Amino acid sequence: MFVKATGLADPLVASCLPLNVATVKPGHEIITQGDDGDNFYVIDSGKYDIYVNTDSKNRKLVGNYNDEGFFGELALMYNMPRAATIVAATDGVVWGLDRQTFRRIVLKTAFNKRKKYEKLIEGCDMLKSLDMYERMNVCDALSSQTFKDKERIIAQGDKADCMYFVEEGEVRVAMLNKADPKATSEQEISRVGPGGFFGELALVTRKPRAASVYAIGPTKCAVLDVYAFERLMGPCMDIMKRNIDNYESQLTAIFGDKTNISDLR
Ligand code: 1OR
Ligand code: 1OR
Repeated sequence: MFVKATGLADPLVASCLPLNVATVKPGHEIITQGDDGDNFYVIDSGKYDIYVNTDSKNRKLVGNYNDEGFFGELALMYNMPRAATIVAATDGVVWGLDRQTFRRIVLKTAFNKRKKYEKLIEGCDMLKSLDMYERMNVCDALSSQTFKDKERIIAQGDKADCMYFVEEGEVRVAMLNKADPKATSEQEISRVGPGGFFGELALVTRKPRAASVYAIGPTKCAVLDVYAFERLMGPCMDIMKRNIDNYESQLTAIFGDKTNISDLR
């Protein structure tokens, strides 16, 4: 992720940076929504609550950090007011990195990554449905992988640990009809091109891969691992489930029954 990518979590790297270590007590408001951004913070220890204002007097708890992670990057990256309030929920220690150093050292890596995946997100209806903060977290979690023509990306029946978004090229989804004991060869069931995704089904159903997927020509995909999927793709679940309902009707049309998909549920 962001901190990993920048190496900031590495104590050796951290010791070379002008980091200010701060100890905090429960209730300490480290960042106040609406303020100008001064520091970026990396959590060393402790729990921190995230609040977002609902109106001028009230705020809502929207999440928390537990002993790891970072916050305060948005205002510094995008020159905008703080988007949330961060309050220490326990005793804790955070490292602060001042605005100038943050922009000089960290911004280059993280911003380039976010820029790199901006096009992918714009071209993908599902990811486009995320808000800016959610999209940026997805960008931080993605990594690209390239495949040669005919290379198998996913094998039917395997355990799943990630999903894929097609950046360049195309893939072929093929399936062995398990309902037919005589079936020996795979049948192509769909193709997915740029802006499309695959490999989400097993992560949603927590079952083995339902089909195999092969590259058609040189293909580049952005990969999201299962941990990031569970952390970040919640808001896309409705779209993904609608997509899975589509599989169901196609399945009936191609194989004549829904045995495969009902096996999956
Ligand atoms: P910042 O510089 O704007 C507040 O200062 C920090 O809170 C922000 O950077 C992020 O690092 C962090 N929306 C916006 N900022 C968030 C959120 C968030 N969560 C943490 N931060 N959302 C919460 C999602 C659980 C979306 C709320 C609608
Ligand atoms: P997965 O994690 O199961 C294989 O790994 C991927 O192939 C799967 O996620 C889906 O992204 C994709 N129609 C279209 N795409 C499918 C289908 C499908 N099954 C898997 N994938 N089906 C309808 C067939 C006419 C089959 C549904 C079981």
